[in-house]
Amino acid sequence: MSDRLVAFIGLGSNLDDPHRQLSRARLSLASLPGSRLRDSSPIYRSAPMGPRDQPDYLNAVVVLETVLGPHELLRELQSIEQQHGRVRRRHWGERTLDLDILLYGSEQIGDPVLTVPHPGIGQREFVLYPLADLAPDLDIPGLGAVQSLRDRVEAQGLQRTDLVWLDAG
Ligand code: J1A
Repeated sequence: MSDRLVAFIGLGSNLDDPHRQLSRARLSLASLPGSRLRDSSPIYRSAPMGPRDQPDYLNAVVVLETVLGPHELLRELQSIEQQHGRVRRRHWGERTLDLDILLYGSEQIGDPVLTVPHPGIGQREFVLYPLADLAPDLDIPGLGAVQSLRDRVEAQGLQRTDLVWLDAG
């Protein structure tokens, strides 16, 4: 298992029972080929980044150990989004499920379909707080330690919830 890599995946939803959307997505991620779920952050509630006339989001981060390459992993995430009835109504608008590759090992990737580390990872409180819960000392290539990045953003509109991950869909 020495060629397994650790990938951090961001989850977000603000439509159609976001708690259930995130929980189902986590189970799907856990059963990806060549992959193992290593850890899951608490679930956060966050104010929308885009238009304000949409529901709050639930956001979380999970850690996968995987032998999938980054582009294979991206395709698997997109397939999970589709299976879960992805709806996007407008740009920056409400959505049933978003899955983002935040980090893939310590790789830096910039091609037409994939940017890793994820753009925005260093500014978004709904990414940095759950990421810091899981891996405060983690170094983000090009940016620095997660904890110091988190300490620089305000938790405005962000709340940690007591929601538990559901284990049945
Ligand atoms: C495209 N991509 O992005 S959707 C895809 N790098 O087709 C990929 N690292 O080819 C490309 N991971 O949660 C490039 N996709 C990628 N995302 C990478 C995945 N407010 C990558 N509070 C377009 N919380 C893709 N979310 C990228 N307001 C964008 C979905 C997946 C996230 C919208 C709060 C939120 C949004 C707006 C929010 C939130 C889109 N999030």
